[in-house]
Amino acid sequence: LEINKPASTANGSRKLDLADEMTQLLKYRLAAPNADTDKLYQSVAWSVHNRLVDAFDKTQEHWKKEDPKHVYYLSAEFLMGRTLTNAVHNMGLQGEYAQALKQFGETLEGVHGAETDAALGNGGLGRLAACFLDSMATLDLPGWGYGIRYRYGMFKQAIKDGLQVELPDYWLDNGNPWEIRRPETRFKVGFYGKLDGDKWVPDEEVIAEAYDVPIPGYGTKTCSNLRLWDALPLVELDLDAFNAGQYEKAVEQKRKADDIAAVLYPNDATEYGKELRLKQQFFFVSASLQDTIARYLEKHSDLAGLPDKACFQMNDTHPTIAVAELMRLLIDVHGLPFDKAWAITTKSLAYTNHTVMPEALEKWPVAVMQKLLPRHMQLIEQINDAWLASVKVQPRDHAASKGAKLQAAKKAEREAAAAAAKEERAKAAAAALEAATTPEAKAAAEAAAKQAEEEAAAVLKALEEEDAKVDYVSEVLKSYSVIQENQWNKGEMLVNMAYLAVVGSFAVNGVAAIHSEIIKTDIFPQFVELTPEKFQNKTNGVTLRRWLAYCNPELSALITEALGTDAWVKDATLLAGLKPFAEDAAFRKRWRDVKFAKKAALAKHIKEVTGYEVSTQPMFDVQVKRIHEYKRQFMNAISIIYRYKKIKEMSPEERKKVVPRVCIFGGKAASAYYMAKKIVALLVAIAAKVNNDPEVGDLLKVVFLPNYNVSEAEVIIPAAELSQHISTAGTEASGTSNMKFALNGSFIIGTMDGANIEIGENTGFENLFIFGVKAEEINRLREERKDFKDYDPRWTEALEWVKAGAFGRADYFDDLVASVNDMTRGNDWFLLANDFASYMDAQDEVDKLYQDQEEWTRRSILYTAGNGFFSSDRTIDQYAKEIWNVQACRQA
Ligand code: 26V
Repeated sequence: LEINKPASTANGSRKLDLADEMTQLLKYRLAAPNADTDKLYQSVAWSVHNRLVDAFDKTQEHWKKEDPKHVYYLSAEFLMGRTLTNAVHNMGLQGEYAQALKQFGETLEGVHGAETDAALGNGGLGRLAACFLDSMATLDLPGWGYGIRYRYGMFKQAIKDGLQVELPDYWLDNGNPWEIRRPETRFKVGFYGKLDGDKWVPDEEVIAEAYDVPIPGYGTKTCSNLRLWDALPLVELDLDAFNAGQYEKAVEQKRKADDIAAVLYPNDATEYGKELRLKQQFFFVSASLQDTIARYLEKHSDLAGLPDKACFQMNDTHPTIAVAELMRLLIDVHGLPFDKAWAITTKSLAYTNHTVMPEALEKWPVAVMQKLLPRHMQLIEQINDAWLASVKVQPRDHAASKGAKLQAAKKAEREAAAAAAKEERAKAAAAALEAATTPEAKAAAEAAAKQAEEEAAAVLKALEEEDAKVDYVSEVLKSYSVIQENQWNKGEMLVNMAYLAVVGSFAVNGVAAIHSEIIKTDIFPQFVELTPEKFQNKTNGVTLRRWLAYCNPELSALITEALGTDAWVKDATLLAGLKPFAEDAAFRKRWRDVKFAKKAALAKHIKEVTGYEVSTQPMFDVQVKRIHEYKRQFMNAISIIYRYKKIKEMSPEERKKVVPRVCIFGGKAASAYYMAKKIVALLVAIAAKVNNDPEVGDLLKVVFLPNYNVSEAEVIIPAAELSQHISTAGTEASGTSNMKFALNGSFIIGTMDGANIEIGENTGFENLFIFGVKAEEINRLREERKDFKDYDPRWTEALEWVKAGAFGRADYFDDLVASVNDMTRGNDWFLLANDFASYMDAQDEVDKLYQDQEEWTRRSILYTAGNGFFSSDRTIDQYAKEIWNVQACRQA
């Protein structure tokens, strides 16, 4: 039997081929003839691996021959989750593998759980990259992902003694059937060293070695590639040093290389500015650019044509050192002059912004950049000088006229202040004159008034003289500069990576309509003035394969039956055909039955991992996402505490009117994020108290599911009836779980933020529970803050209860409570107190509607029917047409 023989029906049946192949794999590769579930999983996985390699080779061969333009998605994160189920279904092999597994007494669903998640990402940004790969392959778009093969992914979260603890995620423990090592694809990447004129002599070098992860499209032969780089030392062991007894030194190179691809950095303010992170970023960007240029040069000789064959999409600021590295490769390695290199670079690069949080917009100290990448720092200075020179001579003397405007504005400001002061003085003088009773006193008052007038005139004159010295043009140019002074640490210069990306890219996009507006008005307004055409919106999307078809096969079957076709899996606009079914009572019943089955599965899972027993009757109310103050899990927690307190105060009669809920949370707090860790602890503490309170019973249960990740999401999302997306307006760039929940028929309670707004437009706002202030009100509200006691009294009541120790650890929660309830200790930056009243009102509306299950179900169907727009196939189609200019290249 040939193990690599493609599954075929040539002679004999395919199912026998696959089962035989698995037997061989069990016997020889896994050396485990008596297979347990885990070994069976591995044997299926290695068998699927073979099918993937077949599809991969054919696709890549086809693309090589046709030579279409490619897009390269540069991303520090790819949050892939599990692969088996996705790959088998995307390739349409579920029937064959089910048959094969049957011979071992197993099912695909049975082995599914044995796979470890590939968690090479923090959250939304990394998962978006993974959804994009699925859509690119499905749309037959020539495109590869490029990233880092971290040996440790996102940390595992456990709860110990009520607090989060982080454990390493050593995901490669049992080998990885989903990758192909490419020892023949290696590039050198240098660091540190000196500049000899323009020539860079690095004094540390490592080897980047490729691993290819095949990405099968759905319903197509196309199998694309995610190329991840591992770092190797040039010399494994320095024998001279070893022989001289210097054992540390002998393995020093190896240790340094190992560090680079060791671990994914968590989203964590304290981790920014760390040299190793810049090293990681440069490492994967350099290897990826060298690799694409090498492939380009296999077929072409003139690098001027590179932009016709390659587009690099930079996923956030993490890969934006690409601007300088592409310049270096073109100039230093391929001998192009600066201007030609710049023309190629700015036609090849595009940048996506994923956040407006200032602490997440990367800025590297010039000193760090200079030390690690001296040549790049030099190039960035040249790029910046040329850029500022061009800003200066923009059409119609841009900088000069803007400078003149700024100067005039300052002058007007000064003169208005002087006029106001003059009026004050005149009033004071008149009053003094009036009060003076003797002629002497009158004369003194007049003299004083005159003196004040003269002094004011002198001050104004001095200000004017100062102003005359200001170079307004250079003040204006500072706002365009890629290199800026650190406003918190005067004297330190920083490279603003987002600005570098904007200057070096031909397209810049945000990830939801509101976010793309905010980056234009608040983050890059000066750049928008010069090149408005660069700025675009590409509203995020999610793959309907993983996030509906495979995680919710029951609902998918119902949808397919109703629509009479499963074509919606590839053409999400067809979901709109479900709308009329919302009016069909029999269909609604079946819709509810599916939701109930998914709730039962989640309840079982909750029991297994937390020990808590929850009924499947109450509303399942879910908030799962990274823990962050701006996402306001704390506000949700306080509303639950209030609900709990009221239930306890109720009479048995009143309790009968309560709409029961199971409130489910999940999410990781970055390891050094002080407040986020306290929020996790509070959620765990609320669960412990409420769930053990016999007075409350099934009226309220609270669950914190540890280690929220892609696979957890696949169990949680289909079971949700209500999901919470309650960030302070203007802070959540898009959100993508909101789309997954909506597509699975879950209601949304949320703010006018990120993609919630577009979900509202697609679902009908009357079907969402929207509350809270709007983004444009935020600045004003932050300024004119009320005292906390003047906000909703329910807010203070619940917080006081926490403070009094109702959930234990009063000291530990003290800073958290103070941050939103004590003017002297926190300023409630994210406006929880402010939005609480309207949030509670919205929650009342939720309870009211839930009591009418027919109407609730009707609208739940409208969520699925209305939100096909949020398929990442649509997003990727827009990127391909409006940014990348990449066309499908499909095998016959
Ligand atoms: C945020 C923060 C917050 C402060 C601490 C340091 C830090 C570091 C990173 C980040 C997030 C960076 C970018 C990101 O993950 N953005 C997410 O991208 C998703 C996909 O576009 C989008 O749906 C989310 O709204 C957005 O937060």
